[in-house]
Amino acid sequence: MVGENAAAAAGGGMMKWLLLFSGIALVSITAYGIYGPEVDNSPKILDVCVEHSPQGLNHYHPWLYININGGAVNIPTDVGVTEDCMYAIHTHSGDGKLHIEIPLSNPMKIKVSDFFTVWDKEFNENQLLDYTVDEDHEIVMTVFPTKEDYVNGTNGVISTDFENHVFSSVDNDGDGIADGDDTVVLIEYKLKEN
Ligand SMILES: [Ca+2]
Repeated sequence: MVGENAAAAAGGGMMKWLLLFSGIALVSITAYGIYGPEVDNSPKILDVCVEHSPQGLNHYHPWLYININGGAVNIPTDVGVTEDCMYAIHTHSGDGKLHIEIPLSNPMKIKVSDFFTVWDKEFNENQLLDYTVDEDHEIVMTVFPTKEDYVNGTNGVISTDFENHVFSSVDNDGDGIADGDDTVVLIEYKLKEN
């Protein structure tokens, strides 16, 4: 009898562990679903053309500045605007002002990499345009919350997201404009400090 009880107790213990383990697995899977990397099913930047129209677009304007070895790089006018297609991120001027126009029917996430794709230039943590990181040079990306901050050199935050930085299309601060509006991304290729 003692043996049977011991077996039952062992069985019960096993069941408890099994339930606990299943519970942990379930919580983990659920948490992954909620907090894990989002599956991005939005179309690729080159697959969508947009048209200027007052309605049906989430239209906002971040800024992009590029600096190589201390010299500003001009970002041309009409990047992402061709005879056949205006892409969801493009320029209309040569001053670094980006236009993002996301069809409301097709809520795409627009990243820094999307601009370089339409521009047909390279950018990642190891390369900026034709310049690659080496033992003396680094690429530093700084994000400023507003153009004014950029001009004043205030509130800049170093980002290691590089090409994966998203120009936020949501309006969490409730001012009616995408929060990526007026933000500045500065990408520098420069001599390592020290
Ligand atoms: Ca906002």
